[in-house]
Amino acid sequence: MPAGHRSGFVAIFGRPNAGKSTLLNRILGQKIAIVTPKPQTTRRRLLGIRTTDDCQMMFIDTPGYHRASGMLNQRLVDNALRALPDADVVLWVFDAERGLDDLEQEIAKRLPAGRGVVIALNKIDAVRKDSLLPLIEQTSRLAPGAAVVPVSALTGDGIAPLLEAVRESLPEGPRYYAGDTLTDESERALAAEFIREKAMLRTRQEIPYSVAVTVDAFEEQPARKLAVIKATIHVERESQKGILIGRGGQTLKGIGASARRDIEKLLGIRVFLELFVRVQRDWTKRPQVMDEFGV
Ligand SMILES: Nc1nc2c(ncn2[C@@H]2O[C@H](COP(=O)(O)OP(=O)(O)OP(=O)(O)O)[C@@H](O)[C@H]2O)c(=O)[nH]1
Ligand SMILES: [Mg+2]
Repeated sequence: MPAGHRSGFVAIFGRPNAGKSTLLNRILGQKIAIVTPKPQTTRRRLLGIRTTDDCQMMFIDTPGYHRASGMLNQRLVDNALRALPDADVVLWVFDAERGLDDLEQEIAKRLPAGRGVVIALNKIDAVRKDSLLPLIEQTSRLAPGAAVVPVSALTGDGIAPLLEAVRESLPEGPRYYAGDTLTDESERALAAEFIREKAMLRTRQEIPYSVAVTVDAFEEQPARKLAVIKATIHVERESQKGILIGRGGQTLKGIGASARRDIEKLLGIRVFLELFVRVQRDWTKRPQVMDEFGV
């Protein structure tokens, strides 16, 4: 390790829909986190590792912090908060398009003491330039001493200075993971998430929040450069099952086709994906089932 090598955990924290997962994927240069326009997309913590010659950053993507009602949402918030004690740096992501309200005040109170904070003022591609300065002032008042870096996770604008600010906040330390390690998630778990993303994107109202995905079989056949994956999309009610399958099976077919493309990109081999839909009645109200679903 070169002298002055730095490393540490960076918790990506902020309100739902701020662009935390998009930012993680952008930083890694590869998709491991799922992204949708709907809030509460991310349900649990996700490690993404960025290794360079002089630094290893272990990012933890988290569910959006919000005032939770209901058991599932409470779990999401708990999962997010659990990333904070271990963080060397909190990367607090703001949605510049949305602006600030009391929720940000609440988040400020949650930040652990004595830790570096870097603020990513995200979605600057979507706002007028002259609205940035007041936002920079407002955000830095919430976390005095924090570096504030305007970025667009969508276009990549500002990512280099953001990473520099994160690096400067990290302590000296060794590499914890091999240089080519991207995450500690299994391909199986990432595949389940990619399927959930497509199911969320192709449904509306409460259905995106009633969906969970488990992978029942994941068999790589190296000789044929093929992976055979069987997965189940769980919903809460019979009526949701019908909607997810769609007329003539069209909705499910669409979910499968687009999930397959993403999984193929991840694995670098062809994928045969078979999807089932199952009713797991009111699973979002049953802690044991949520455990099984990894929420
Ligand atoms: N215009 C614009 N949109 C963005 C940017 N970053 C993210 N988005 C969009 O914002 C929405 C939410 O993005 P996510 O990355 O899922 O947000 P998140 O903070 O992870 O959300 P949760 O997981 O629900 O907490 C998606 O529609 C993204 O495409 C950005 O820099 N500019
Ligand atoms: Mg997310």
